[in-house]
Formats: sequence, C-alpha cells, structure tokens
Amino acid sequence: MASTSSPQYPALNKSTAPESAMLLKSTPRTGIVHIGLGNFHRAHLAFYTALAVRDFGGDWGIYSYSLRSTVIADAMTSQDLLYCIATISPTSEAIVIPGIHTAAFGGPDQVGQVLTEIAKDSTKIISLTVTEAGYLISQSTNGLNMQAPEIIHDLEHPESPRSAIGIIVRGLELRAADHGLPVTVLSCDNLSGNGDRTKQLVFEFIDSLPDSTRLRTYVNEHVTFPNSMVDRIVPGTEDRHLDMVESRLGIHDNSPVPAEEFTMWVIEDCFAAGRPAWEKVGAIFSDDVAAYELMKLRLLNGTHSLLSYLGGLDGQETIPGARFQPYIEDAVRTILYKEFLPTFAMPAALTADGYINQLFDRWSNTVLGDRTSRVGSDGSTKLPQRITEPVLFHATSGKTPQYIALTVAAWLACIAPLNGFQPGVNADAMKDPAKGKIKELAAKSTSTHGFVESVFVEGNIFAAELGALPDFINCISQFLDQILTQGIKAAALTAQTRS
Ligand code: CS2
Repeated sequence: MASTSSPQYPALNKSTAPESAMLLKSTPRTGIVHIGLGNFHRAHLAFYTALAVRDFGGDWGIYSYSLRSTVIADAMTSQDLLYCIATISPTSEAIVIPGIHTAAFGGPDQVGQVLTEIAKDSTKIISLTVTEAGYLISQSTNGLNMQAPEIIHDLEHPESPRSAIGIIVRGLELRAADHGLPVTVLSCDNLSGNGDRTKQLVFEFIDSLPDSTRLRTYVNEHVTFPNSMVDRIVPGTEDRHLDMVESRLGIHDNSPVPAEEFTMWVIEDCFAAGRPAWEKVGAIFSDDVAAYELMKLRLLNGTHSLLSYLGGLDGQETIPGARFQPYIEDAVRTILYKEFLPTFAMPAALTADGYINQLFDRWSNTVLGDRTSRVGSDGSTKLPQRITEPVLFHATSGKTPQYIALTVAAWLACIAPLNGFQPGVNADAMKDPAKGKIKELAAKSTSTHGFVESVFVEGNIFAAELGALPDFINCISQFLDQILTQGIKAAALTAQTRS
C-alpha cells in the first residue's frame, strides 16, 4: 500500500468526493457480505454492483471483510468507505467512486461482526474473492486441506473462524439455527468450477462437524453456489495511482484501485434470494460458464503465469515489458495456440483469434504496468488450476507441452533457486505459501531432476497424475538445468525448437 497522507489535498470522504465521479449518491442497505476485501473485489463485483444499483436500485450495499489485513479496511473506513477506481490505458484515463460499501473490516479480531452480518435475514449473497490460496485445497485429497492450521482452528472455534470456508459455514450455521432463509454463496475466484468447488469444500467442512444434520439439510435446500468467470486485470496500488487521483480530482485517496478498462463477468443464474440487476450493466448470465472459465483460466491466466516467470527471470518488472520481448512473445503465441487452445472448446459466442488479439492488447497496457511479481505470486496454488488438465490432455497423445513445462521450471527457478542461482529482484518479490516447503526440498535434493520429482511427489502441490508423467518431469528438469546454467532465453529457444 502506498503512502497514507498528503497535506496538499483534502482527504477523500463524502463531502469532498466530486459528484461527477460518484456512481452512487447514497449507499443502499446491506444485501451482500463479501469476504476478501482486495483490489480485485473493489474493481469488479463492487463496480458492477454500484452500476446496477445506480441504474436499477435495490438493497445491495456491500459489507466487506478482509481475512488477514486491516490496511484496506482501515483506509476505506477513514474515508467514509469510499475509494477511487482508476481505469488506466495508453489512450484513456477515468476515475469513478463506487460508494457501494456499508462496512469494511479486516483481521481475525473483527470476524464476529461478519458472522453476525451473514446471519441477518437481510443478507442475500455471501460473495468471496480470496484467491486460489484462500480455499485451502489439498492436492492429495483434491478436497479441503483438513491439516491446514486454519481449518483445524475453525473446526474447534465456531465463534472465531479464520478461513473463508470456515467463516461461510459458521455464518450458515447461524442462519440455519435462526431463520433458515435462503442465501447464495458466490465465488469470484479463478478456480475451475468455482461455485461447485466452493460447495464441495463447504460440505467437507460441515461433514467434519459433530451433529451437522440440520446444517447439511439447510445448505442442501436453501443455499446455492453459482459458478462464475470473473475477469479484469487489477494491479496492486502504488504511489503513482495516488498521484493520479490527486492530479485529476484534487483529493487524496489512501487506497485507490488501478484497473484496466476491459471487464467481463459470466455467471450461472441460480441465486437463492435474488441479486442485483448485474445483467443490465454488462454481466453475462449463461448456462455455459464452464466454457468461459476454461478459456479464461488457460488462455489468460495460464499464459499470464508464463509471462510472469519468463519475464521475471528476464529482468522485466511488468507484464507488458515481458510481452514485448520477441522471444517471450513467440512463447506466448505457441503456448496459446499449440498448448492451451486444443484442450477445450471455446464458448460459442467468441472466436479464439478475437479473444487472443484482445489478450495481447490487454497485456500491452504499459501505463497500467501490472507487475510480473504480482502475477507470479502464489504459483503453487495457481499453476495446478491452469496446467493440470492441459498437460494430461497432451499426455494422452504422448506429447509434453514444452512451454507449460518451461513455465513450471521458470516458477521453480524464481522461488527456490538451486546452486546459488540469482533469479533477480522480480522473482525475489514473488510470494508463495509453498516457498518454505519447496526451498526445503531444494536443500535436500542432490540433482535438479531429484528436486523436480520431489516437488511433484512430496510437495502436495500438484495432482499425483502429473508426478506420474516421467516425460513431463524430465522436461521440467532439463529446462530448469538450462535456466540455471544458460539463462531463461536459452531455455525458451529450446522450447521453441521442440514445439
Ligand atoms: C493473474 C490474475 O494473478 C494472476 O495470476 O493471472 O490475477 C488475472 O490478472 C485476473 O484473473 C484477470 O481477471
């Protein structure tokens, strides 16, 4: 988060916010409780909801909660719950202030209030953007990680859950015991089948509780979990975004959100207790969400991972910087057309070329300047969503997708460099919940191949089927060796020759 005070400009609040930028003049009553108060939520669900309420009304104010950090919640609270969304592209800049939040909390101390809010009969939707890592999925069981400290804690402490799934279940438990009214749980994260997945994890948690019959029946009968595909590139906030707001609006916002102009939301229309008129402000309601999800998870997110790791190792601070390296651009085209595109059917309403051309434009947004370190963070929870099925798809015809293997090798080179390799500042800035564990595996290994194998077999990061593909493991090891000895460009050229 950027600096917090600027004496030259008045602070953003209800009296200083310019009318022209405000989407809503007055905040509606709460209808949505949101878990995961980060930039992505603030530029996506909050944006669509503010537009829908502005034009079509409804009590759809958002009561929001951030699992760990209080930074954004505190900043918003000090500004009458307002913040700016700064849409930035090489050809235009625009600022809007959604004004849709009714509360902003953060951190474990404040979770009790969130449970109370979920339990209210006025709450119709519980939404979440907690990133892939926030679901605590175990790759070995492909279900909820019952060994995760947060889950162990949440099973024992009904009043103070720490995980997203724990909070949802404990909130639903209060609803079941009180009024039993219907509610929708809406995942807005990049998980394949995000609604179905959330439902599965919720039930696994419920099934670990003593005496859960009543809760199980309530959730079965009165709670829905729509699948959705959500898309908008939203970098982290930097000082330059605060400066932009100051120079354009003459006010100081502690916590603006930079975002690209493009935005897409495809949702399954199964809401148990109503919803805002999102379809009238650009969201697409479809029975074919799965096709949109696969397209986005593989073409955008999968390729994003390649851009971040190749770019990071190439010394590129930003995604556009990476995308404009000719050898990385070649890698991007090959992974898109040869490795991801054959693995799924495009949604009927879109063409592959049209979608891919649009992706290149989005990745070229030099002024938005999305960082390789942001996209490269949490690879251990992102890569399984993005690469597993494509690798297995190619394996059925005896092929190893070279650039997918290179992406994994480059990720390992970034987060657990072997043999004194220096991956550089961009890689150093990548966070990953499995970093410690992977570094331990690296320290124990006597060869690159042994290391890669241990990540797949012992790491509990990837599905066991991937670890059982010797060609894939060999290919990753060879690329990793080449990155360590000759650099990322040489490894990418090898991948190109073999593709
Ligand atoms: C990115 C996503 O973090 C990542 O790995 O690929 O955050 C991406 O920017 C969004 O999914 C875009 O909708």
